[in-house]
Parts: sequence; structure tokens; C-alpha cells
Amino acid sequence: MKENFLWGGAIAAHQVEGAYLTDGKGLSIADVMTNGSVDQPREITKGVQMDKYYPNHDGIKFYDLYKEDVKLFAEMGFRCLRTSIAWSRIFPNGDEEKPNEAGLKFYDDLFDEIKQYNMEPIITLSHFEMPYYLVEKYGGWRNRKLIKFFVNFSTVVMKRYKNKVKYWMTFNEINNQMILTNTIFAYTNSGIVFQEGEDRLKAVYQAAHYQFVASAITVRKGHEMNADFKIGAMIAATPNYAYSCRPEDVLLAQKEDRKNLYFSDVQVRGHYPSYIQKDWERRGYKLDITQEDLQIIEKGCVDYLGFSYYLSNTVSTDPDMSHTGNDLAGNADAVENPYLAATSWGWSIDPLGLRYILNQYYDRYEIPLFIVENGFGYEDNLDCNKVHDNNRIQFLKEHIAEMKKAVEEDGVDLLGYTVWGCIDLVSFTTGEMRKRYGFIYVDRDDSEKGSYKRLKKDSFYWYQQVIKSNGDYL
Ligand code: BGP
Repeated sequence: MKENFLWGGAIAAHQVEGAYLTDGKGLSIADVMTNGSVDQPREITKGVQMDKYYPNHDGIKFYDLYKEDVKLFAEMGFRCLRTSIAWSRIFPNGDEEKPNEAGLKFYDDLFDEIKQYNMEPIITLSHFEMPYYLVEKYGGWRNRKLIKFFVNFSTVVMKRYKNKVKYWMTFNEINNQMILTNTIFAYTNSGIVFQEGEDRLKAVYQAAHYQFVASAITVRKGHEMNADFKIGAMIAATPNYAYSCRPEDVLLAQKEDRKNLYFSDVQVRGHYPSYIQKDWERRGYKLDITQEDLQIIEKGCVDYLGFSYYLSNTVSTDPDMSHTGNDLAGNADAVENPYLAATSWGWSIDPLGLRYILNQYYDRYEIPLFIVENGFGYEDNLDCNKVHDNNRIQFLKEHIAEMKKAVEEDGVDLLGYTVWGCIDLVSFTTGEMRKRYGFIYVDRDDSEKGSYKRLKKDSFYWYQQVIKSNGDYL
């Protein structure tokens, strides 16, 4: 890969930090989500209920142990570390004018620690951790006021860290909320709690619009603060394959792809695609979209497109096929792909899909791309203080091989690759620790027991070699 390729790892504040009310931090929406499992959805409670278990409250105690963890990442040779700023550490309720200095200080210290090892911080502004108060008082991103609150947050932190952070991204997996069947997605993206019988799609279109405006203002203001800033959008890339060569299946796959692509279309191209405007027309939606909003969006195009890649989907129009409705893609048309194995959580394992999606995005946008999440969730076994995670090494090896082909054979301009969950952390969709991703094992289980001790897995040493060889050794 190119000399300055950004090899690294990715985490998120709400999944690692813990310290959920420390140093003035306010409750975030992640703090009111209980634990779940592959077949038991997480519960979103009203505030914190004393008889429930909230795995994000302690996370992996990164807030206290970050120096040890950052040192371990540096030992692997990371050139960058992706994490997020917990919005409710900076603005506990979210609608304050003035920020919480103790929260700002923590991220000053964290970014200094990252940079002292010559690693670039890659910072997500909103990673499913908006202040809970904004949901309760304003209804989350249903409310246009969230634009002002988010821009206040984004400009305060971009200004504060403008000499420490160059790479930013606005809304993590902003397209998840198009999965209307699983309420966790609209909640974590936009703080939306669907009402009985409401038109969910309309609520999501409106919330996403306000987020597009907030993102565009953030991009413009960020560039005014520091012309070197690279500010990206971030979507969950889950390509849809047609189950058969029946033209109906091919059209269905294109339609399903557009549920994701429209989010990157707006943030990369600066305008709504016609297929979305046609959809609003068909449904008679009169959304709160002003001409000024559209001008702001046009002037706030992102510098790169970041995305997560875990799996691909397969769709079929054949009513007689059993439809799995995969939780990450959520479309009722999803069916098993007979050519792909799957993880224990039902996510297809498809390394070629990564090359496919890199080409799809680069053909469509011709701007730099950044793989900011790719990882293998698995219930690792601890064996005499060792973790022989060969399956994770195999998964990552195959995906990196396809990533290299996309760059070296297809000509894709790729900024970097940060492995998701470079240290074991609290899973997003299920709230489990047992769904482990890390190169580093954390001794904590799903009943909140454990020493929180860190332990290098076999993959720690493997990835160290991959980075050292700049991707030649796999
Ligand atoms: C993405 C999120 C990450 C991470 C990842 C893995 O949706 O951006 O926060 O959690 O998915 O998902 P999970 O943790 O559910 O296995």
C-alpha cells in the first residue's frame, strides 16, 4: 500500500469509555440501552432503571485505562486510531451554550496520548451517543433545533482540537436508520422513538435531512477553522446482491442499495438525488426542507467517504423463498446467500464484497475513501491466558487481500483501514461483551464481572506484522 496508508483500529466512546456520569458527563442515549443478545433486542428504557443492566455504563473502563490501551495500539504499530467524542461529556444536556471543561480536558489528554506515539486521531463526532436530554426534551432529530445544538458541539470541539485532529467524520453509519424494522437504529442514529402507527419512513427522512444540514455546516465551519481538515461522511456499507439473474431481482438489489446510497449521495454530491424526490412525491411527503437548507447542503460536501463493511446482503422477489430479514440490513427481502458462510451472529462472511463496494463507491464519487470499520465478532475462548483467534486472522487476511486488489488493480484512492473493535468492547447491536472483535482480550463478561485486565491475542502479533510490512505480509 502507499507509504502514508493509515493502518489502525477503531473504537467508539460509548462502547469503551464507561465513566458514564464522571466529570460532569450527562446521560447519553447509549446509557439507557440494556444488554441484549443475538435473539433478544436491547431494551431502550426511560432513564436508567435500577433493576436493569446497562453494559455501556462501565464499558471496558477506557476512560481510566486509556493510556495502557493507547500504548498497546502503538505497540501494534497503528498509524491512526479512530474513536468518537461523547457529545454528552462536552454538553451534558446538549442545549447548553457553554461546554463542560472537564470533558474537553479528557479528550485533550487522550489526543495528546495518541499523538505522542505518532498516531493520527480519526474522530467521529456523533457515534450513537447524543445527550439523552435532547431526546426527552426535543424529540431528538425530529426537531430542527438539533442542527444548532450539534453545530455548537462540533464547532467547539473542532476549534479546541484543531491542532491535534486533522481527520473528522460527522454521523456514524447515518444510513442505519433506514432499517425501520429494528427500533435501535433510528434511536441510535437520531434519538427517535417511533410512535404507535406513525409513518416511520417520513420521520427518518426528516431527521436525516436535519443531519445533512448539520453535517454540511460542520464541514464548512471546519474548513474555515483549518484548511487542512479532512471531514468525512460515514455510512454502513452493506451491498445488496440479486439472488438470481431474474431482472426483477436485479432491480430489487438496485432499489435496496439506494436506501444506503442516498445518504452518501447527499453528503458527497451536495444535493438530493431525483430517485429520492420521486419517492417523496409518490408518498405525498411535505418535509420541512427550505431553499436555504439546500444551499447549505450544496456548499458543505465532504472531503472523503468513510464506511463500515461487515457483510453483504442477498435479496429475492420470490415469495416462496424464506426471507431472513438480516438485522443489519433489515430488509424483509433478504435471503440466505448459498455461496457464503456466516458468523454466529448471522452476518455473511464476504471478503470480495469489500472489493465490490470499494469500486461501487469510487466509481460513483471519485473522492478518497476510508474503511473505518471492518471486523470479526466472535466468542473467543481464553485458553491458559492465550487466545488463538485464527478465525479472526483469516477473516481480516481475506478482507485486506481484497482491499489491496481494489487499490492496486482497480485504482481506488483509499486513505486507510481501521479494524473495528481493535480491543474487545461492548457490542452495539446486542450490548454483549461475548461478541469480541479485539486484537486485545478484555477480561469482562456479560454479567459485568471481570478484572478488566488486557491480554494480547494471537491476532495482535499478526496485525503488527501486517502494518510493519505495509500490507505485504498477510
Ligand atoms: C457498527 C457500529 C460500531 C460497531 C459495529 C459492530 O454498526 O458503527 O459501533 O458496534 O457496528 O456491530 P456490533 O457491535 O453490533 O457487532
